[in-house]
Amino acid sequence: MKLSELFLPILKDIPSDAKIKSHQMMLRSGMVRQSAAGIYSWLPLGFKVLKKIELIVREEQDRAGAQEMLMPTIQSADLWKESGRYDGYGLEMLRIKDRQDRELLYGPTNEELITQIFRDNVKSYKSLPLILYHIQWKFRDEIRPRFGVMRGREFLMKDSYSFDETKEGAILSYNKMFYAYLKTFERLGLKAIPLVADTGPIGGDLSHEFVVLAETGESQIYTSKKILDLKIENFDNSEQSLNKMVKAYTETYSATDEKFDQKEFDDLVKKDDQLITRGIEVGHIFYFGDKYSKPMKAVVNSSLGKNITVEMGSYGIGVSRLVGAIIEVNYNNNIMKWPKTVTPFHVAIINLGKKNDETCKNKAQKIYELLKNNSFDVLLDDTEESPASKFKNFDLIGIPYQIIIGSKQEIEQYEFKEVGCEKEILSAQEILKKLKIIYFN
Ligand code: 5CA
Repeated sequence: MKLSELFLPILKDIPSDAKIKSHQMMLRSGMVRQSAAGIYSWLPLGFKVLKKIELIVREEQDRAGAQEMLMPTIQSADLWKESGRYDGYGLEMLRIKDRQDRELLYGPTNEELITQIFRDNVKSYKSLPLILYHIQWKFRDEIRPRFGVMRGREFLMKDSYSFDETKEGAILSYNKMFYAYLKTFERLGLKAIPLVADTGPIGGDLSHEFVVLAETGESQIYTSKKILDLKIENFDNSEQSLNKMVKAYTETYSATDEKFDQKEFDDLVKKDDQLITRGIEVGHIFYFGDKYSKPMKAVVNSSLGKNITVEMGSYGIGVSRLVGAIIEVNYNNNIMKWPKTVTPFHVAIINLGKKNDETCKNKAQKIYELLKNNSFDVLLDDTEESPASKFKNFDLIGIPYQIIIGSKQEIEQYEFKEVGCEKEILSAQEILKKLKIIYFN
């Protein structure tokens, strides 16, 4: 892609209503534009990142054995009356009436709808265990939408739902998701800490929030520094390893402020190890047994020949919020560096040659073609802006690798640079080889 053709409305100034750096950066770099409070349009640059995050989330769900489907954004109020949540959900739910005066709502989550699909179609334990998920827009009429995509009213969520015959089975599904979450966040370049959390309107008695450490996060967290040393690579998804993994991550005291208990914290975590900080909740998992299956009569024939109510859990990831969380962690001193797994482009080519410098132009075009033909997504700056303003733009766009072309260079040599590291002088073939190792290994 050539920068002159990319729809990238960069703002020179920091928008005054944007209070945290991810919100500022997303507006300035032309990733999103607000259409109403807490509701955003995703412009090409932002949408590319969102899609890449979604892909990683999807791959890890599929790897855990979950099956993707798609439920609608609009749901019938009747289902929510069946579960008993319709009135309780309060003002956060956007309630709509159609022309026949039927009550509908814009889904804030999907426990009811998935339970209906399950009960109408699954009759036997032989179809269990089952984990279904979708990645769909949700609407919650948040009282204070803020921080851009971090707390939106419309936001993209991955939500999975597990169905099991027994409580033990349901806990295994829970543990599989626990593992998939840690893998997902790691691939996104984030260190996410699981914490015991309040179950809120979803309900149930077992739940963990996954929180990325960041000063601007809305959640206050209490944990032990020791949890930062745990590595998900040391576990796999066999049942035995899953149990060990959950034990390792949950035996250290970690809680959000709603669940915090000072005495317990002091008893369990030595003063020197205590970590009290803030973070961004990027995921939340719940085990709630028969909270929905009982009132909604999701019953199957068990392996013992009896009718039993299915055991359920639900598992959410804030896909659009993750864009903000990744920026909070990787945007420092006005310079963004996307993790290579989600960067909107693999590499930037910045041509600093003067307007009529055909040598520089040809050189840029040559390496641009070479990289494109080798499946790289390349952004070539072919604009006529000053070098200073080009670099400023790329500080915002955040592509982690740059190829810089200037008139003083040898014809076959290019300046190659990883953002924040020393530059190297390399040939086109050497750059190609390097990028293949970085991205496709
Ligand atoms: N049904 C359950 C799990 S599928 C559920 O809805 N859980 S939740 O309420 O915790 O939401 C899941 C994730 O969505 C949260 O961890 C958070 O990352 C994200 N999320 C929730 N509210 C918002 C919001 N207003 N803006 C952006 N992301 C949000």
